[in-house]
Amino acid sequence: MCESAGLEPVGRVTQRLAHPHPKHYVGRGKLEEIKERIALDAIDVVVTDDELAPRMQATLDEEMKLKVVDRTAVILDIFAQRARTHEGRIQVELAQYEFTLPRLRTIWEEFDRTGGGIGTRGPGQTQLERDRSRIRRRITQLKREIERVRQHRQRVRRRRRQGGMPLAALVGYTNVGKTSLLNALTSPSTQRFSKAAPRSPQARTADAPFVTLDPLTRVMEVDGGQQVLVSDTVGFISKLPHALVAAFRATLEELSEADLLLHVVDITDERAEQCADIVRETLGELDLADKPTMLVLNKADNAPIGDVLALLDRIKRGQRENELEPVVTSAETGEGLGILKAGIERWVSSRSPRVHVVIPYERSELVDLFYRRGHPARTGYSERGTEIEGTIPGSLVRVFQPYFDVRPRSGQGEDGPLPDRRLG
Ligand SMILES: Nc1nc2c(ncn2[C@@H]2O[C@H](COP(=O)(O)OP(=O)(O)OP(=O)(O)O)[C@@H](O)[C@H]2O)c(=O)[nH]1
Ligand SMILES: [Mg+2]
Repeated sequence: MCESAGLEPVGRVTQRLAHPHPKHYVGRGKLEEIKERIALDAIDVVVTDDELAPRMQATLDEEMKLKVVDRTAVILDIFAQRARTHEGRIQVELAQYEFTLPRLRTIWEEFDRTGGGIGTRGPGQTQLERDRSRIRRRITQLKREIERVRQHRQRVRRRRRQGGMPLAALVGYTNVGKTSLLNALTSPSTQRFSKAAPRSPQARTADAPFVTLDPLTRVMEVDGGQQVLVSDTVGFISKLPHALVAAFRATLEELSEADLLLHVVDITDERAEQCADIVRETLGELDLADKPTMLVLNKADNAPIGDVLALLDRIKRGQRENELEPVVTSAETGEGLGILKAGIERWVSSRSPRVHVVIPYERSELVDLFYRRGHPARTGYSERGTEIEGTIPGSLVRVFQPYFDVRPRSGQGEDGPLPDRRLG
């Protein structure tokens, strides 16, 4: 991560403590050791692997006579570098300000103490007040903007829902191959039967953390022609800064709409299991712990088969109730993608989505089918045909898909709650 943030690591110092030292993070002896190292190796930046309380940060800066940067600042920096879209940018900016605001006081207190302040209300104090209110104003502005983005996303999702297509979301630790899988699953070679429109370019992947910040959704066709939406999103990491989770709510909310989570694990990572647990924890914090989830053990091309099987075995033993049969894949070689798709297909067939269909009068056998196999909640007749709202078995989604009602609902404010529409 330090490299991704543009730093050149020269070494790592560790210490085992039950709790970080309240004043200077590491113990006194370790601190002296680090100070010696700084002088010896001409180090200009020290990075801590935890978020530092503002006071702690100030103490460390002073002790080490250089800039101490914490884990959160590094992650925020990488996010800021990567943010390409408007949505990504404003979310990162909000996270940065939320992170900076409580730290401003210490910055200016430091300024006062080192001679900047005269009396009790030195220039530092007034500058601090000015900075603070400027940042607060910007935070309010950003939050308003993000709220707009959120509502827009909600509308898009709602429209999608009316289309009735199931949504599978790729989640996982950063750099495990989520975007590569999205590309592989929706690429033409795996979509031989697709009559889909010209394809969008491949989404960006790279061997670095947080390459993807914006959720991207594509249509995938599984066996039998059923279409499933697959979305990609920002990767997780241990000790994901709270400011980021809060700021990226609009992006992460996309996950709550998913019908199925594809939890991708990098099996070549020696910490694969810990990473999987961190992802499970993060999903828990986002209230997604109970979503149906399929573990996807990726990068199989790069791991000895023995290791893969051993990991698969351990993962199966620790499988949670909401977790389906895990699959082993390689986004690189395409290995296992067929099995993954078949798994998704099986899952899609086993659930009963709620749909709204408009069946032309000349296809009345489909109305019969809906009544025999599904659960119609409301039926009505219009100039377009028989309109039915209700649930159908997943295996019939393909049959009814051409008749899904995808018209924008007229006369309704798009922001309002889904109208409880009477048909007929
Ligand atoms: N050998 C091998 N490498 C893979 C595989 N899948 C992805 N990679 C590589 O792993 C790196 C990360 O892939 P991405 O698809 O960007 O990973 P991601 O999970 O989207 O990462 P973030 O968006 O940064 O969180 C890239 O260098 C990929 O080429 C695979 O199946 N096998
Ligand atoms: Mg990605």
